Amino acid sequence: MARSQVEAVKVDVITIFPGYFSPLGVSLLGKAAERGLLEFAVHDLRNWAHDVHRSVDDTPFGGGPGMVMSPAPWGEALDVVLGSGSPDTRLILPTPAGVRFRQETAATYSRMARLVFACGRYEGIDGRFADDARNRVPVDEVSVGDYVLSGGEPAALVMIDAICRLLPGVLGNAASAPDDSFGGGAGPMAGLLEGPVFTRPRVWRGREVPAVLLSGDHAAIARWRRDQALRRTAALRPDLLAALPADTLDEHDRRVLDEAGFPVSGKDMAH
Ligand code: JET
Repeated sequence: MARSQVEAVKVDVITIFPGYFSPLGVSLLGKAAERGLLEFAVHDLRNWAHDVHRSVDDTPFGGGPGMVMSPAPWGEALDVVLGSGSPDTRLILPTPAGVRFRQETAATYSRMARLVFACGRYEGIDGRFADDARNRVPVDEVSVGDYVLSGGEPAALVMIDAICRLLPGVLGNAASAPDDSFGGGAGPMAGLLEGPVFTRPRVWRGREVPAVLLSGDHAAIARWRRDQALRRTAALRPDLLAALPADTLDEHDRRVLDEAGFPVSGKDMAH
C-alpha cells in the first residue's frame, strides 16, 4: 500500500554523527519539513550503547583491519525507531556493497510512508543486524556509487535529497522534476543527459545565448535541446546511449550522433 497523498513522509536516520544531518534543516528540504510535507528524525546510535564508553564497535571475528559495528545497539535502535509497527516502511543501509541507487529507486522510495536510514561506519555493521531486521521490515542495502566513504552519512544525505525533492509540493515548480536528466521513463529526454541551459543576459563576456532559444519556435527549440542532449550523452555517458531502447533514436537522432563522431550501429546509416 502506498502512502496516502495527504500524509507526510517520515524519514528516520540512525547514526553516530547526528550533527552530520544539519543540512536537512536548510534549503529545499528544510522548507518542506517546516511546511509539514515531510518529517525528519535523527537518532544517535550511542543512545543504545550500554558500556561506560558508549562503544558501538568491536574487533572483527576472523581477523582483518579496522572495527565492526556491534549488532546489539543497532538492533535496539531499530526496535525503538520502528516501535509497535510501521506499515509501508523500508530500512535502507548505505553500503558500497549494495545495489545501485538510481532515479527509479528515488521514485520508489518517495512513494513509501516511512524510510529508515542506518548509517554504518568502520568496516560495516555486523551482518546479523540486517538478517534480524528483515524479520520486521524490508531491508535494502544500497550504494550511491563505486567508491568508499568513511560512513553511510553522506550517502544517506544524497539519497534523502533525491527522494524528497520528488514529494508532491516540495519543488516550487511542479514541472522541474520530470525534465531533469534521468527524469524518468516517459518524456522525450528519457535516458539522456540534459544539455546546457541559459538565462539573461543575452550576451555575457562576448558569448551569445544560442539564437534558436530566442526564436519562439518551440519545435525548433525542442529539436535543438534534444541534439544537445544526444551529443552530451554520447561524449560523457556512452553507456547511457548504448542502454537506450532501439526505437528511442529516430533518423534525425542517428544523423546528429553520426556527425558528432558517435555512429549508432543498427539501422541504415547512409548520409
Ligand atoms: C557507500 C555507499 O561507503 C559507503 O557507505 C559507507 C560504508 C562504508 C563502509 C562500510 C559500510 O557498511 C555499511 C553496512 O551496512 C550493512 O555494513 C558503509 C559507497 N557508496 N554508497
